[in-house]
Amino acid sequence: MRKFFEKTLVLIALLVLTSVAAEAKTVKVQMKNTGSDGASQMVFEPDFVEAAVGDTIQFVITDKLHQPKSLSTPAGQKGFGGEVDEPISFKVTKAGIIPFKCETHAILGMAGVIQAGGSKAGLEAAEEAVEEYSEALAMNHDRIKGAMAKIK
Ligand SMILES: [Cu+2]
Repeated sequence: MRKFFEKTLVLIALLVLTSVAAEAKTVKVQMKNTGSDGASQMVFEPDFVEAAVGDTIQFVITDKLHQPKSLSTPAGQKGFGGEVDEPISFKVTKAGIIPFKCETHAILGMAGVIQAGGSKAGLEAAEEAVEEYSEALAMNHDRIKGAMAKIK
């Protein structure tokens, strides 16, 4: 009987561990030349990305010539960035705000914001980075500000 309980406990522990591991998900962000609305050009979809700590954010090369790069991160969170068309996947290790841009289309307002764990950690740094980024914009000034406005 004791052995049965031990086995049951091990099984329950395994099930709990498995469900915790299954919760960490991959959140996909598409990089597109034309948005789903058929009108907007050079967009991240979604441009406001909600994730949990432990999730992986994957930038999907839906169209070519994009180059995602973080503008700021909460303390302790590694930023991301690479070459044009380099596949970017990064793990969210800290809750908070990560604004990002496409290096290639920065001036066109191709940008977005990640909010991890429903936290506002790093918001001040994010607002400063977004302000600086916005000064160089030639168009679509409202995009990244619209994404920032979705922070909860
Ligand atoms: Cu781009």
